[in-house]
Amino acid sequence: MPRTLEGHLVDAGGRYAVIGARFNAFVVEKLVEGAIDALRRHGVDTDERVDVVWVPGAWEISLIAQKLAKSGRYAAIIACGAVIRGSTAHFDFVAGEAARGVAAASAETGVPVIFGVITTDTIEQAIERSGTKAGNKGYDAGLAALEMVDLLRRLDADQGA
Ligand code: INI
Repeated sequence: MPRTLEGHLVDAGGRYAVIGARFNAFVVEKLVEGAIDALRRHGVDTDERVDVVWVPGAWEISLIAQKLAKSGRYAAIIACGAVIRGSTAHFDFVAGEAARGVAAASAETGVPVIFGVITTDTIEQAIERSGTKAGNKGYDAGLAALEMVDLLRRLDADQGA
């Protein structure tokens, strides 16, 4: 049997930041609620240990994800946004920048920055992914944050860090 290292869906401690991109707010508010709910349901005292930071749109996630990750204050950051192709000609730029920025913030700081940004063709698809028939991608992002924080703690312990 190979040795397996993986994160568990538990509260491994630390603070969390949830970034919400206000554009398409009716969808993003549900994603943010979902992310917080995932943390709360796994034992995080969300009143004490979660900060929610709002930005104008998904384009602005990069800068704030960088700043929060660099602050050293958070075990993980969850970026929530909704980029809907139907309502924008610059969909690819906005979605691409959000993805690039989240990946860069994580890679440059070592802090997990979770991509809770949904990219859809239609508003209907966005609604489906924010708490209706396709689940809540914000909740899923919250689970990914818990798992990554626990995994990093385990790897640190494993490597004697
Ligand atoms: N921002 C989003 O988060 N989602 C979108 O679908 C979107 N559209 O459609 O354009 C969007 N645009 C705004 C962008 O993120 C910036 O806030 C804006 O360009 C100012 O820099």
